[in-house]
Amino acid sequence: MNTDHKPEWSDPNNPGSCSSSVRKGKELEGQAAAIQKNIRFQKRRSVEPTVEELYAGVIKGDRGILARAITLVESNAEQHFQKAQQLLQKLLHNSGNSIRIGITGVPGAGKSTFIEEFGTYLCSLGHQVAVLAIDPSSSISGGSILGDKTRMEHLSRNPRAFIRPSPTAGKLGGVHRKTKEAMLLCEAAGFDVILIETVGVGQSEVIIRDMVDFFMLLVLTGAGDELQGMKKGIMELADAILVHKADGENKPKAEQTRKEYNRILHFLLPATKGWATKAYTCSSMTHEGISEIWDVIQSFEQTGKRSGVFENRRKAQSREWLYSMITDQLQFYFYHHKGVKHELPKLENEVIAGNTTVATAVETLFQTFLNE
Ligand SMILES: Nc1nc2c(ncn2[C@@H]2O[C@H](COP(=O)(O)OP(=O)(O)O)[C@@H](O)[C@H]2O)c(=O)[nH]1
Ligand SMILES: [Mg+2]
Repeated sequence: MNTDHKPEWSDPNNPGSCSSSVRKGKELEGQAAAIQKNIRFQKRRSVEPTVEELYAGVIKGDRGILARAITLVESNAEQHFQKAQQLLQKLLHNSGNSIRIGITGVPGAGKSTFIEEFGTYLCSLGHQVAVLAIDPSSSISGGSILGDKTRMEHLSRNPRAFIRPSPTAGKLGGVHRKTKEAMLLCEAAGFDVILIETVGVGQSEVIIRDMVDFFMLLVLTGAGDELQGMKKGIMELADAILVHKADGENKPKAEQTRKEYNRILHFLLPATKGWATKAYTCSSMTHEGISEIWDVIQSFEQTGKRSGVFENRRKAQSREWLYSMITDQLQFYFYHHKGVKHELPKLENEVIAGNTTVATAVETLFQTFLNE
């Protein structure tokens, strides 16, 4: 069947110049084919900024450069690790001038919404606010339970704010190191309030407590029995407990819950020496209680700076940091050691089969590691 109908305006003297059906393309010959061969999609090589360029940009508070510097510290490539460390070394004296605030709570407690409102409020006071996230799920399942950066739409458009979603784990230390280093970069770029969001599951709140000055727990009303048991561990890490969503019909209940928390807090060890952790109510919807939280944090900072507790905690955190980095590095070098990589699967099988004791296997591996 001939379906090759030509439109009226086609050139009758050159019928091959127009087609209304799919035809085999003309072969290119000689030079034309050679040119075609050379026109491949060339990957544009983006020029990586030097350490000096990154340094200058971060110090100036250039958002684009700051984002690239954070990408560098988050990279899992070894050459990036070296470069990132050179940058951090240069910036070390420019960091530290901020109040570091950790915010935790179960999914749905309203952490992101709170950060959006609280951050916007702080920007209106003239502060520069950086928001970072630690998402424990990203290192465990590869998924994300924070995943709602979009909720901070308002804050992310604020020229005084900088929002960075969660890094993913990898070698050379995981999410912990990356978040801490991102924090230092933000400080060097002039951000004086750092807000770190994490979901209150498992280890993440302990990790966050180790890198912030002030740690707060967002809770909801109607805690009842569960309030007694499950949160005690986390409650002992907190410098403030916020009964969130205290608005509408929920308001009287929130007030009741606040009192209950205060009763329990009374029997717990304080998270920070010389500071009595208390419960407060607040709503990100009506903004009630938001400015009061900032007053509490400022009072915490002043009290701690006067007594030296603030400085001492930061020093202790640096010390902790050193040892956790050593542990990370040791692990990295051990598991990437050629001999260990070779021996380990064999020994693992022997241990599982019950032919070698764990202690003997470890001893053998360490001998391999230390002798090469
Ligand atoms: N009534 C009320 N709802 C809120 C408040 N803050 C957050 N929410 C709602 O709670 C839900 C969870 O909020 P989100 O910030 O994503 O919680 P996250 O998982 O802790 O980060 C959302 O549907 C919010 O709209 C508040 O102050 N009052
Ligand atoms: Mg969230």
